[in-house]
Amino acid sequence: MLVPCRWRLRNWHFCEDFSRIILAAKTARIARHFLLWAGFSGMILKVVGVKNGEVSAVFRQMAEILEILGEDAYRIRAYQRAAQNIENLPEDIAAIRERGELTKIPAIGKEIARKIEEILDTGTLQKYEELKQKVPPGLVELLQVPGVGPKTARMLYEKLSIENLATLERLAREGRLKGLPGIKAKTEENILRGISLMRSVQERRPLGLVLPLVRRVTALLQERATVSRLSPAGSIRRYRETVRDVDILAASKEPEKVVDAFVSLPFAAEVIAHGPTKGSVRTPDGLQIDLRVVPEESYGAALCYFTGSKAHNIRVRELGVRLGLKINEYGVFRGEERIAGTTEEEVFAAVGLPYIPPEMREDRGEIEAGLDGRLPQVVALTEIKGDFHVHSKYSDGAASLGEIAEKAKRLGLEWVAVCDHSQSLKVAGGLDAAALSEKRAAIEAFNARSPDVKLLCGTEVDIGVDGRLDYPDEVLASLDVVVAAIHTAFRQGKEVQTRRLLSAINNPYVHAIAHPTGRLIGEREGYALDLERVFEAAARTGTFLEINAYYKRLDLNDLYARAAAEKGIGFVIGSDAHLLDQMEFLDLGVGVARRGWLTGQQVINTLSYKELLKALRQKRDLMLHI
Ligand code: DGT
Ligand code: CA
Repeated sequence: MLVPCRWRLRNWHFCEDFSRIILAAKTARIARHFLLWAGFSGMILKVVGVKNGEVSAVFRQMAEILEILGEDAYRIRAYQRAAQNIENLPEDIAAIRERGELTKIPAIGKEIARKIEEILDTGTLQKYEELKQKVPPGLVELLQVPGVGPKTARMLYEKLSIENLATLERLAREGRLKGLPGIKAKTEENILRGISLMRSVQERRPLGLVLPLVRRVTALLQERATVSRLSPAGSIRRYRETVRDVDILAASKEPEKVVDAFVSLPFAAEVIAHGPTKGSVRTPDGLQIDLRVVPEESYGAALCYFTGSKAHNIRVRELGVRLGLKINEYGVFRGEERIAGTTEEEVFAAVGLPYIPPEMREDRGEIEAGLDGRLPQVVALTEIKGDFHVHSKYSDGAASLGEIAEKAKRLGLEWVAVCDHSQSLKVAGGLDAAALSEKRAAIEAFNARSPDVKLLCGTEVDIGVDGRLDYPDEVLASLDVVVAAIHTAFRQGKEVQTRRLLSAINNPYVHAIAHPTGRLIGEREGYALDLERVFEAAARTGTFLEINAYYKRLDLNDLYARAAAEKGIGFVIGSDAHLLDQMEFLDLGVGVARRGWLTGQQVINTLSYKELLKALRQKRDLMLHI
């Protein structure tokens, strides 16, 4: 498991990458985003091939329409499961189809496979088009409100022509639903609560903004209550890139006292629930934190249960059922007898599984891999020896070389690649050739007197619209580390963007592509890219791909990283820090790597300084036949 408490995050709210600053300076509209950020409206970006999103959306909508039409629940569930599994695919569904392996995807039988082919070939599905004609488009939206089932949705539409959420909300507020069939006094209130719940459920915040708070809460609880065990659970512990709320689990002999201490923490602006073993509070900015306290002997089972994911838990429970075991948050039971539950290891062992790290618990094949003894040993934070991407005062970073090295030492790192922007990025203080030589001399002098932490002279070289790099080859060749990235002209078409990356990848001096897709969580989708071609070229040339650990980037994300790793690509993790404390984001990058099933061997940051220097020569030696 990651050791989340090792590093503390401070000043995170002041952090911005340079593109953010440029944007913010440009318009007041964007400045509003800064304010809105605390409330992060949670548009989770498509993380897999565009096609996967399109295909799964068709199945999801078909399930919803069938529900309104009151069709067979079995069929509805089949479409829902198909949609979910397609969304979770770590590779493009078109590629799977080409290999003739659609029916290998869980929940995809021959019939659904045929439908997928039709969508891939024609962009839609005849059956879906026919179904759509049967209901007004806005009606599907009503179904998403907790407490509004297909019957009510249809009735609301027929009686009051309500076909979207906004109208439903307005009419419920105005008390105009009263008197309709099945609408009781409390129903309007419930519908309004359902709508607001639905909106709050949709709200997801970036993990990097929530973790510091979680660490403070757990530290304070440990101080103020007697707990023998304490851990974050839920999506936080799984290192999902965004989280809806915070789940915390404790073991104690005095559960009531722990809950009392919890609901009186300074973060608890509102107490939502206060029971003998459970507490639930909301922070001033609306984040919900739930605490459960269990006896020590149930701690492992409860930690498994509350860590989730739900899909993973269901699979583990199914394995239990086959062995005649009942698994819940209290333990693993054979009949009345509890046979396991104190530790997570025990719970997994009871169903024949090895310990599965929390980040892998997404039902993305970890159960099968565990049963077959194929579970990879994913990279751990303690293995990380360096940061591959930090900005210094030489460009738009805030720290000097000495400060960066000092911070690295405190984080237990051996080396840092100082990768400042290249010359044409004037707005980000890009370095010209003269400034670069000055920096190189300063780094050499620093290294000569630094026995522990070594710095590498690097650049984050800009890739032009035509694919040309912002420094000539002889300058690139003289640098220890070259990461290349797109910082301008985000809206070019897929072919142009793909070629830009390919041209950087094909340069023998480029070690890695930084933030390869360019997405910003909740703010900007990645540029249009043919990732398959990018992956193919990176694998062929031995170019690394970055997992940019800045909390808004996390780019490549977990699914892409896993897909790239399967092609034999290696990774660098870079914090992309512009402020010293942002180097602590490296932790988030490791979380992404673990969620992407990467081992220490696949991540260059696990190398010592000496090994790293050797590894950095490989691509150019290979490409230049040295
Ligand atoms: P989030 O909050 O949306 O970021 O994601 P999670 O995974 O933290 O979800 P949450 O907070 O609803 O639930 C926390 C964990 O509790 C979840 O990961 C698994 C477990 N859990 C919740 N509901 C169920 C359930 O109905 N069945 C099972 N097996 N587990 C559940
Ligand atoms: Ca949660």
